[in-house]
Amino acid sequence: MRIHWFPGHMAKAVRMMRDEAKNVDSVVYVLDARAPASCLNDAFEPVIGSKTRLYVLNKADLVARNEVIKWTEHFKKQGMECIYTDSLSKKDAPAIIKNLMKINAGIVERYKAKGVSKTVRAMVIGVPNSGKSTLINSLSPVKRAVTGNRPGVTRGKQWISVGNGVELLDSPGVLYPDFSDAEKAVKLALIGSVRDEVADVTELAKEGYAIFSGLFPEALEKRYGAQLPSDPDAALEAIAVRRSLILRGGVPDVERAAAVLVSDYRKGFLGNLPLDRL
Ligand SMILES: Nc1nc2c(ncn2[C@@H]2O[C@H](COP(=O)(O)OP(=O)(O)OP(=O)(O)O)[C@@H](O)[C@H]2O)c(=O)[nH]1
Ligand SMILES: [Mg+2]
Repeated sequence: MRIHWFPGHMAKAVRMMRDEAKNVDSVVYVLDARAPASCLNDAFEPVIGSKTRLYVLNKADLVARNEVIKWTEHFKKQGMECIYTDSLSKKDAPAIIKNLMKINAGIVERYKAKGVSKTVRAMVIGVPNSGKSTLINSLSPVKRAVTGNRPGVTRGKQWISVGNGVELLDSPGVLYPDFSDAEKAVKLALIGSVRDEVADVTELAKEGYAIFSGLFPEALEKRYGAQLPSDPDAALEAIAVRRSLILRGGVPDVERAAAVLVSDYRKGFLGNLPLDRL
């Protein structure tokens, strides 16, 4: 499936982030825990440069705990600072602040030696819909950043002071200028990072089905009844029949079955199942 979605606002966002990078100490790189590897975007590299980074596997509540821990350990083994969070609750806020201060300990100490209390400034980046704005709000006593369950909610830049001597810059989600890895594109669309208008839902469901049936066939069986055919077209027809999604003339409504499959995955109705596996 070919996906191309790099609208003007994303190119503009990258330029804004490059400018703002001069004013920040660190980058908080938010990844969706359901597909952490697919959320790593090379387009961010020129923005981050040599800044210190804290990788955050967000939406950890949507993934089986052992899988999130595996990913966190995997990143840490590569020398990356990494934590996992559920930003809908505020319970992980102290861990975010603690780790942000940890990667800035040196600079804070240097200022302290001069008698200056340093405000740590970090830019929060990531693909669309990964939960950047929600994460910022989880750190703030009042909800400051606009959030929403669709990609492309944040458009401009917004500095938010979250207390504890920390200021965070919210930024718009950015995708790849060129989606050369088709499977990555499908996974990002499945986690809601690509606008639905850009990815045809029937195509997405078919490609998603191929991924799901390879990773968790038993979850599909549990959700939709007996074993489904391995062919994605036939599988969508079978889901339509089992859900009584029938068009006039008794034809299975494949398009609605496709929408059901994609929505079931996004809502976690298939289970807490990640798409990227180690
Ligand atoms: N289950 C769960 N949902 C989350 C979490 N963090 C964010 N969300 C939801 O994910 C959706 C997107 O959140 P946003 O904070 O708007 O995402 P964003 O990365 O700022 O998105 P853009 O500004 O569009 O790039 C919202 O519906 C949030 O409620 C989380 O940790 N767990
Ligand atoms: Mg946002």
